[in-house]
Amino acid sequence: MAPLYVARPLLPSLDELNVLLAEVWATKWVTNEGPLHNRLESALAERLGVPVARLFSSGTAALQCAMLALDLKPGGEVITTPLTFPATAHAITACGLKPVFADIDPDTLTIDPRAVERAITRHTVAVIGVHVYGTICDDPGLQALCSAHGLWLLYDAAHAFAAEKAGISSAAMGDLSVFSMHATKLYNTIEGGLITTRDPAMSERLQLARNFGIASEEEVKSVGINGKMSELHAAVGLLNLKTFEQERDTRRRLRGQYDAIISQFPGLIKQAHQRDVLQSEQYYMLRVEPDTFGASRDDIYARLKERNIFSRRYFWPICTDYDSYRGAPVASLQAEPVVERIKTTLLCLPFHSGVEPKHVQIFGEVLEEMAAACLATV
Ligand code: T4K
Repeated sequence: MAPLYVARPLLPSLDELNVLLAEVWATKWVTNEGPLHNRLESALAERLGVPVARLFSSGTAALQCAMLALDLKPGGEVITTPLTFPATAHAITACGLKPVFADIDPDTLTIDPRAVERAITRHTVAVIGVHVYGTICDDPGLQALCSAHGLWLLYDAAHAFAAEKAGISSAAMGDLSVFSMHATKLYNTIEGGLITTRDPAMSERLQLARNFGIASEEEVKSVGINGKMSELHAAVGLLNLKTFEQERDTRRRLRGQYDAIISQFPGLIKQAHQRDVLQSEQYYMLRVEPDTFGASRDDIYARLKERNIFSRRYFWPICTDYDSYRGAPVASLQAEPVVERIKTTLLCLPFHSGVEPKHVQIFGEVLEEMAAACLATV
């Protein structure tokens, strides 16, 4: 069997892409906020229901530009979750700020506002919540806390494209929402990032941050980087905008199939189902309680790999396991942070339209074999 990966890029038809690329070739306007780029910004703002949508070269560049646009003073502390992709913490560091880690909620695995409260000091300037695996953060809780302490609230919404909670778009939460549109994302521009906000005043600042702070030929207004998206990436984005909902529907059905299988095994736990949430369907995350299931997350990972199924242990190691942040405390309500207990139990299964019934069947067989082997040894 051909290898089955955790993610596969949604790609437009080459014929349709060539039509758009012909436009680009004709004008030779290939980057620096070209026509396709601007069309995509308008289309995304409309689709996500926000007045401002700014494109970037990657989710990481967008995270950096978000902090530059807010003019967060170097040395300030930014509180975030240790259960995330390295980009979240590294973007904070790259902006000359200090990442400070706060524990996660045991059910949603998103940052716990009560733990955030414990991490606030007089140096705190912002909080970055991560809608990890598409699970939406406690936005009212974080918003209330940030308002009370005069902190910016940002979201790393890399996993939450076109998600909603109680009818509120993930793009409209906090002061700024930052999306990744990497090839592995439900909606992708191959490489790309996006920042959305309800605040029209942020629009120009975000634009400056991604273009070296250049306001005109005569004026460089603020600190900025090269965080611009090219016309080629925007072309892919325009086309994928027409098809990503179909991909999401397919994944929704796949989620149901995986859920049905794992609910048969004690010790395997589905991702928290959040009421009132329209899930992005970015990842299918499974939690393994080894004492109950009889085998560990790593055992399942290895057994699937033997069958050419490549799941991923996102996000292990967690940020405080990296050399860059090792030993950094995790503010928590518990003596042992929840994230420490949970980090070795999480497994992301292949989750995309390339997953076929035969793959789901193999997954079920592997679990049955493992469960039977455990029973035999009791
Ligand atoms: N914040 C969060 C919470 C994030 O998860 C991410 C990115 C970011 C911020 C930063 O956004 P970006 O700057 O990346 O836009 C992948 C992605 O590269 C990364 O974007 C993503 N999160 C992360 C969760 O996954 P890796 O290191 O796991 O990628 P890789 O190369 O191992 O790819 C995963 C699987 O995808 C492969 O096994 C096969 C498949 N794949 C991958 C690529 C690149 C393909 O089928 N085709 C491809 O072209 O990070």
